[in-house]
Amino acid sequence: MKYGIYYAYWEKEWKGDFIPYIARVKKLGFDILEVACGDFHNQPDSYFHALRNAAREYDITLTGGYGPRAEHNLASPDPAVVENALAFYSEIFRKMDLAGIRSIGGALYSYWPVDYNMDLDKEGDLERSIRGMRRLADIAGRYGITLNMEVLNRFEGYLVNDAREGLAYVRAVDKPNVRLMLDTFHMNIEEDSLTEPILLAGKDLGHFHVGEPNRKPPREGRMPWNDIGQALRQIGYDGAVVMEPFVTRGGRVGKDIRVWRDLAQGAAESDLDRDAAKSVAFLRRAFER
Ligand SMILES: [Mn+2]
Repeated sequence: MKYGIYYAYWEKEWKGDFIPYIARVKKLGFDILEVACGDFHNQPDSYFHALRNAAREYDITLTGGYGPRAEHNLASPDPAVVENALAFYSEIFRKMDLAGIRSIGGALYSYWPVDYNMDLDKEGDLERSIRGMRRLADIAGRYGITLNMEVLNRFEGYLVNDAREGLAYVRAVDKPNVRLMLDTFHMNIEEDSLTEPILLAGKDLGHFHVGEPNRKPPREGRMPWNDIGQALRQIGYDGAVVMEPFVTRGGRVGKDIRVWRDLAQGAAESDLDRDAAKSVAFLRRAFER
């Protein structure tokens, strides 16, 4: 397994310059930096060449994440929205390829965060989403990119809320580069067990997010990390384990994640770094035993 962290731990917006984080996460003990892909279309090609070179220099693998905006909703009943989404993702994939990023995860099958004031047509949306995802998978496949379908809790999504629904979706799409993505934060809300969904996913598990129930870095909360590690070893998981801590208020990130209090208790940047380093060292011990 390789261990990573999402850049947004340190940032308040879903965009920014990821390059300085490459040396930083390497120093803290990570193998992977996960970046947000939603603003890639606004960056020139040269940026992605530089990103790739920096990642190579420090031997850091880059992975991508995206919480799709409503205008990129593959499940939309409006065909123009679906075409817009496919065009948007095509440009993202091209830039991911320039940066050497081979996987993107999130609620790519829908949009995020969901506006529950709107009427929901779960069955119809699922059908449209699966159809759109097959097309998206073929586009991603041209670049050797894998699409990881993240299972989200009920407050953030409605199409895929547990591993069973996620697996049914992935199997309905039936493309080798469309895989399941689990996140312990969402699992904690929706699943009966924190290990069974991993065993159920087996070889279909493509990406794994980790965090405590309050989205602090793994270590001091109440997640059964040893058991989770054991389940991952049992299925022979050799993919990415990416922590996605959100502990500070502010910006679009704080709002979208609903961080209304300072979980870091006034921590300085250096404290955040120290906590991340301790967390990844802890995870390696718990998962590689
Ligand atoms: Mn996640």
